[in-house]
Amino acid sequence: MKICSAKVIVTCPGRNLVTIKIETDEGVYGIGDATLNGREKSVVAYLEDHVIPTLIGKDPHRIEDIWQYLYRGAYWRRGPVGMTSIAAVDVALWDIKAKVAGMPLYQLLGGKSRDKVMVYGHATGLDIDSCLEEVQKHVDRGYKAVRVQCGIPGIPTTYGVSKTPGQPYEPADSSLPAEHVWSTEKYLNHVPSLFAAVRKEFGEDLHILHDVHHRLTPIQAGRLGKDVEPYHLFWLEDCTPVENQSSYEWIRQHTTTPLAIGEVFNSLSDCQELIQRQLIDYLRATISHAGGITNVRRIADFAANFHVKTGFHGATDLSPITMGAALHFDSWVPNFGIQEHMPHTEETDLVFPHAYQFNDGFFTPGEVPGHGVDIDEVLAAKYPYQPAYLPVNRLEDGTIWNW
Ligand code: KDG
Ligand code: MG
Repeated sequence: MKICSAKVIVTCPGRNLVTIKIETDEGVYGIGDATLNGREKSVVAYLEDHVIPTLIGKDPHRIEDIWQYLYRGAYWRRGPVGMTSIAAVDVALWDIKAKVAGMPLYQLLGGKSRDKVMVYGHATGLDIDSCLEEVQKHVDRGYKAVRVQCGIPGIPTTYGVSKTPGQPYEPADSSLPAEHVWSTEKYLNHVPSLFAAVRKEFGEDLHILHDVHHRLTPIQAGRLGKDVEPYHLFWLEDCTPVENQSSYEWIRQHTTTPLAIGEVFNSLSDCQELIQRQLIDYLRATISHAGGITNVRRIADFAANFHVKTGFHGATDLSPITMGAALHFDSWVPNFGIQEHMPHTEETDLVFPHAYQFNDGFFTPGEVPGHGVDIDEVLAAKYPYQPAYLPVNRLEDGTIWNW
């Protein structure tokens, strides 16, 4: 079997999504997600100019060899653009291999370790009361775990809070980055009362998660973790940026609140110290940005030795292909923790028909051969690329801060 062609498809059925489609001389094809939010065209160029020409004529079954060829062969290692490109190819090749085997992808990874995959949804509100209403809607739909984010008095916008109540949070809506204003002090003074209210209203059984989105220093994160201990969070996500992995030692020393980090990670070296020194509890690295199934499997296996579980990123800037591949992976991976779920737009679901299904707070990946997600190219072409950027953040005095 040989790869005879490969192409990149860009579509915007609500937001920009990039897909690679790899075709073989035997008619079987595979697809992979190559979306990097706000930098979509860089990955398109990387794939079209530097990757696709090298794939033609290769045996698609040699997934590991192709992975090594693209990783080592580029000389320039790691980084989001390169690793997203490698991931897209890798997922498409696993799709082909599983289709040829006539098996759902999880079977090739080692079979199911669980019957269903617990996901968390997003509840967001301009204030605590409207966030509680959204939590109730999630509980009614069966979710066992909900991420809660609410507006902070005195700051016009904050991470995770949608402009329209009841709608998913979607910040990438501008042809140039919007500028947001941030106050760590106001956030730290207000946010613990959100968790207190959720516990009071919904009791102890609901899993509560929260995303700080990289905005604190280690000592501030220690304070927050300590303040929210009485509310038993499932996790506190991305409290600080983590270029300096040992900074998490400070946070760990101050709190028993479980810590999740890593949706921006691309490789094991981004998180090796965090894992090895048991400084975190959940790893957010995801298939589409961390080098595909081949690489994330290596990271997850390493993490298992240090009691670190997976909690893959699953926002809507990851296409249904990543969701499908992740659900196969989650069904297999022994050290599974939880999977993020943010519903895609109806249009996106139609462009990417899929076998995965939601039922009462859990997903199953489906039983069709491959990763179970396809692309309707005719429909995809009806939604052309729209320039869109994530916002940038400034402190109240104008200093650039982490968004
Ligand atoms: O593109 C960036 C988003 O995927 C990110 O802001 C979402 O933090 C996020 C999350 O936890 O889903
Ligand atoms: Mg996050």
